[in-house]
Amino acid sequence: MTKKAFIFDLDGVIVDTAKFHYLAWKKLADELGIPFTQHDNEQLKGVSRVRSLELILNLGGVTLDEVEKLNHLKEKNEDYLSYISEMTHADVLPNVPKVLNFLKAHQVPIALGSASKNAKQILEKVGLLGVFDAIVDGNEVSKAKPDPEVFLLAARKIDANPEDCVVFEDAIAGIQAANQAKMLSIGIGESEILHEAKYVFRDFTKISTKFLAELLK
Ligand code: B16
Ligand code: MG
Repeated sequence: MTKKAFIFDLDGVIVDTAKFHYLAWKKLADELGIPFTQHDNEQLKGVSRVRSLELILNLGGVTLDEVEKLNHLKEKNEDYLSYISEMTHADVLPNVPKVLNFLKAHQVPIALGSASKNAKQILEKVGLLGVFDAIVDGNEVSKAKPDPEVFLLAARKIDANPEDCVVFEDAIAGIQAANQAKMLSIGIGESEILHEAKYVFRDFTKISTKFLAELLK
């Protein structure tokens, strides 16, 4: 039997921080007079902070110099962190602890593969920092999803072949990154949006232990 390993995205998979990113970006967009909807926010999922700002500026046809961009990025992150500071274990998405416990009980290596530079802080807040065998976040990668760098580095850290890795992702860019890494991609969200994934589940309550056990074979 090959040794399987599992890699989890953070935002939108383990916790629902997309709503906090949206509120913080929306405040900035309003300040800049740029219309920004929840629908627009879909394009920012899994995308780096800097790239997210570029996408919002493009939406409004607004150009800023580098200093202004850095100031806005700092302000957005401070707003975002004020929401994060209120998070507790209750913010972990339903059934995620059950899935993590199942994998732990079967001695399956698990890693985090997130674009967020705040990943460790979020995991700490929700009490999951010690659960992962390896953490790869936005501080360690130079190429953003859909580049497979984040997942390939995570696989290397847990000593797994990419072909033996299963990735849980909520973003289109993340599914593409997992597919490019030749990993088995599982979308968490809507199948119309995540149609490039091998499997898609609405959330972790729809994933049975029987299904997980099949993946371990
Ligand atoms: P930060 P993930 C991503 O996290 C988010 O989905 C994306 O919306 C965000 O812009 C990115 O992290 C960077 O986050 O500003 O905290 O560094 O989904 O890859 O876990
Ligand atoms: Mg995500």
